[in-house]
Amino acid sequence: MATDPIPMTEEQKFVFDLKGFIAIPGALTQDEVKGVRDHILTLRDNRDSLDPKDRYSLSGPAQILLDHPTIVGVLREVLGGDRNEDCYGFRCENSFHMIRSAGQGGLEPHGGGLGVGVHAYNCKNQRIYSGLTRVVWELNDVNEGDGGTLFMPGSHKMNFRIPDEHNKFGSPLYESYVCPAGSVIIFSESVCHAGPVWNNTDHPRIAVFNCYSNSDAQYHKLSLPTEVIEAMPPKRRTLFRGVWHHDFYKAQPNNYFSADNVAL
Ligand SMILES: O=C(O)CCC(=O)C(=O)O
Repeated sequence: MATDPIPMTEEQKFVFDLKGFIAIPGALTQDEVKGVRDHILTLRDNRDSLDPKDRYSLSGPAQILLDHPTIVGVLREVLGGDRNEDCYGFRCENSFHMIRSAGQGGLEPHGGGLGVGVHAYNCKNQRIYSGLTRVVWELNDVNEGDGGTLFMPGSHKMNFRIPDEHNKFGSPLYESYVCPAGSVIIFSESVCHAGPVWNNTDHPRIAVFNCYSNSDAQYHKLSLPTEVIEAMPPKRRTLFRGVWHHDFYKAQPNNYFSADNVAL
């Protein structure tokens, strides 16, 4: 469902700055959820049946997640406004998917504080900068106790090392969320977070994790075939352009994607 990007609300800014994450329920239609979920299951079960350019969690039906109207307003606010009407001011630099059955867990608590260098979180004069921002699309319901991603609210701007008793599962300082399929969680990679064991025996956790930075900075190496990007609409392609701001010799701002201007 194509609509105009939804600006980040004052309430979302407050919560994102306070906790390091926000949850936005029901961002996708049922058809969109089904299309992306089926794609993720095909990636696991029958990857070779897909066109090579569709064998990614950011391509095929899942490419609509990259600049979905629900997240564009937030990413503009926490990473950077568009360079012009045809070019985003943020970049997508990493994507992975997860299918987690009951009993399976993810990463131990990690992150917190200033651990991501120039990508670290800060907020000055009521302007958020979340230099590395992760967007999680939940494609199945996440109920109370199921085991969505855990966050330690506030740890994106902590000033002390996390004490050992809190740097592990079971600490009461962690918080999670419940949401219907098609919801999106947006968090600063600076917030301490973890992947707990999934507990729901009725359905697995199926999620896509996309990571964004400001267009002038790069954390993850991309290594994405150009054909994958070229299968996207023009403005979406600019999420994958090279990482530089301006070519003074050619008087050329970096506001375009081309085969010669791809992030490495
Ligand atoms: O498995 C999860 O829910 C969290 C994923 C994670 O830890 C990460 O994206 O760094």
